[in-house]
Amino acid sequence: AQPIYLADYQPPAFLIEQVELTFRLAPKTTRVVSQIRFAPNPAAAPGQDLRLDGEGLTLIAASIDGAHVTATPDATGLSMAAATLPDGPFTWEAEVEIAPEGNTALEGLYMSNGMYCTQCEAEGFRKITFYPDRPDVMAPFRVRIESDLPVLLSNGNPAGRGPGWAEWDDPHPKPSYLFALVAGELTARTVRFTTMEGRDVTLNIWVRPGDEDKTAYALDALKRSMLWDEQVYGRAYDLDIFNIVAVDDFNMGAMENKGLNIFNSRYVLASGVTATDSDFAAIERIIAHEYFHNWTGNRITCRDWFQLSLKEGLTVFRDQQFMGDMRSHAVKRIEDVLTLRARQFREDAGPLAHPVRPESYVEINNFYTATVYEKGAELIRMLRLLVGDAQYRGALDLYFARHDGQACTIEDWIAVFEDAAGRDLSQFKRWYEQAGTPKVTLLEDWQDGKLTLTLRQHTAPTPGQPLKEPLLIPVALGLIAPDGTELLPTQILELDSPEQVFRFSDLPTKPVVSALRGFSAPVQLAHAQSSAERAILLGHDTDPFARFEAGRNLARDILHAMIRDGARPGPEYLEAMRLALTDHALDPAFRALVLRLPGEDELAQSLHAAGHTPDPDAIHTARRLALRRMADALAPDLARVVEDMDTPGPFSPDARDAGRRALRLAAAGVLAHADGGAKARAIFAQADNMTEQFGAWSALLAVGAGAEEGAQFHRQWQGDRLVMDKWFAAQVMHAAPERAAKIAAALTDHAAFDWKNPNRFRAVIGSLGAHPAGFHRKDGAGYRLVADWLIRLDGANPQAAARVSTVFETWRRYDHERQALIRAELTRMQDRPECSRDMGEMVGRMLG
Ligand code: HT7
Ligand code: ZN
Repeated sequence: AQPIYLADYQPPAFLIEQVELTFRLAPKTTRVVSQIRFAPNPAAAPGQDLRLDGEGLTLIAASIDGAHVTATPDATGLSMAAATLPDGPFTWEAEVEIAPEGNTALEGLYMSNGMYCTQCEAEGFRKITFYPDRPDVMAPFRVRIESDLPVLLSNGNPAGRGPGWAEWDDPHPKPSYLFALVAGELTARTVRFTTMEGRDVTLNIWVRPGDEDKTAYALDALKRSMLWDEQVYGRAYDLDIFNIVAVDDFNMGAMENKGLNIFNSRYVLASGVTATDSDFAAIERIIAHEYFHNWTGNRITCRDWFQLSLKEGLTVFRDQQFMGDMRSHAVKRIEDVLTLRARQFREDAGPLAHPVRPESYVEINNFYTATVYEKGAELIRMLRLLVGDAQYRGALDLYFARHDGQACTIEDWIAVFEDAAGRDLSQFKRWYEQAGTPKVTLLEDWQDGKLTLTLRQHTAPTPGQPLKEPLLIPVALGLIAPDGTELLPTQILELDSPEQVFRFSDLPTKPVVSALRGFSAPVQLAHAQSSAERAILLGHDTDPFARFEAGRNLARDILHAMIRDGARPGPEYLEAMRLALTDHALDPAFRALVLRLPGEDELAQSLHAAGHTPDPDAIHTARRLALRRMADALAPDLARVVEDMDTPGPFSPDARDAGRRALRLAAAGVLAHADGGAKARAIFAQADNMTEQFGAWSALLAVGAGAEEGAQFHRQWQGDRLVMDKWFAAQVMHAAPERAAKIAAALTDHAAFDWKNPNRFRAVIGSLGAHPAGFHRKDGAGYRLVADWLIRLDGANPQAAARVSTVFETWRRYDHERQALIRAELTRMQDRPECSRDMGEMVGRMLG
């Protein structure tokens, strides 16, 4: 397959004034009739052919302005020669046939548990009808659905309904990727919301009958999102109805189709007994994210898919702000940075590294990545830091005023910041163009009451980008006295050269430098500090992220020493942990995060960055040993925390109770390494909510116990698909390394292992890939099992298979033997004639 290049962008030859679609639904023979009013694009070269995308469509008939035409589709669509087209606007009409029942790729129109649903982003609409399936062609849609099913939904406002049919009218011009249709036996929970403009909006969450009692939290999160977008960004909703539908078979988390969001049911359905606190938080975030797309994505969309971060980076940033406002900014920031490092830094350090705005792709579905999403959000966070909060809001107001109804580029985005802040941001724009995580080195020199800081930046080569230019990096920095007093509040140092010196004088004492406060830039900071300095920051820094980071650095250094030289965690570390654990002034959620040791993949990543070849077994052993030491040294404190962090009374998913449960389970999890899981077992036995039931069982599994609890969990939850995903995942994720592949293989034989369901596939195969010591077993059993299943899934759902294939992206970190084993599996996956374009691109890039 040929790559598509950003540099080759051409405006569309034709624009669309109106789209009318009629669907006659049938599982094997759905008919789609399209009437599309085209007009030549004045901004494009005149006299071009009409090219319509179309895949897997059986063309029944076509006409132009009512006159029958003969069109011969090829594998990717059809063309009508310019000479056969009328001079001005014309109406194209086509009838096609498709078979939603056999659509296992979950793209286009497909069926899930008897329900019809669609997924059109990025290029799924071409599997529904012939169309210029590109985001810069925006049009109003009118849709008629004919089916005996009771609920028939599409985008926009309802425009009529009768027995066996319904019509929908979406007045807002939209690209085809935002089209949606749902038909099924569904039931809704409904509330009303009045916008700040006085519009009375019906909000519905549609689910399968029986699931209604699990929709209250999502619906409340939706209302809060709508209010928040009005209050913080001045953006109101613009239709009379907002529908959300929960679907079991779904490739990603959710989809922001105009007025008809479609969600993976795991990000809608929740009750205290079936969903964990993390599930509730994910639901809140994703409901908000998809809603926020209404302005950042739908009203203003992307000119082409290279600009994907324009909507995704911005919408992630907005959902992060929202979650901070709803819960705790400090905790949210720490969690976001942990996710960024675990997913995006990992991606940036390997063969799949690419810029936030890529320059080419073979399959765009492969670029819905942590770089486009999470790093994209970091760039917006930096922009806000550089221009200030008020100018940020001014830039956003200008963006909405200037570009509403348009399909835009990163250039348009940067321009509103330049205009609002009166500042040249051309160097900042490199962040969108240059892949890789910059390394910032901070050197300190203290003499005669003067502190001199030298900052250096360097970005290592990434695939296709051997040379890197210096970036504009905002480094938030403060100074702390050894007794914890703040000597210098946060300053933003703008690092824009390979090396810069910053001087601070009149300091009463040698300060402790608190650098990269709030994680002000997505960089790797190399800053040599003593354990004593880190302990001061952990205990006293005024910036909560910097406090967390100091503890994390302490833990990482100790674990590195344990892995490399067999050292043991010293008393200073254990004392620092004890102080954090028992500090009642600190938010329990924060204490839970501090208590958590860096994960095995994070350690492999940091060891590799430090020039070592990570040994997954040694990492696993050292981490367990560190947990054992912590458990032994802190046992009474941990036990007290388990008792103190009880949450009596009815379950509430709010941040306060969730934080207490997080700390309780973190403490019980560490303690299990000394008490054999006694406390965890007690929590499991008394649990009246999924967070504690599942958290306690996981803690038991992690110390090799929990068989009885697992059986009980299965008996209780075998009828609940989403809870069963947890049952599958936990057994793999917490398995002893030598057993993980075996357990995963056994689970694939389980009657409930429905491998075509992406959630279930990820629960087993994805979890094995996320278990470093289990996946990287020296005999290659983990690699073989994952590759076998990826090959199988690739035949049914290439998009989902290609995403899971990223479990191999770190392969070059490891020793030669492991590399040889992985290379053989990647080659086996690639060398099949039937290898999909999605998988072919991913494996090709990984092999390099
Ligand atoms: N904009 C959506 C991204 C997406 C997607 C969602 C579900 C299934 C397939 C998909 N392909 C791309 C989701 C979002 O970022 O909001
Ligand atoms: Zn999104």
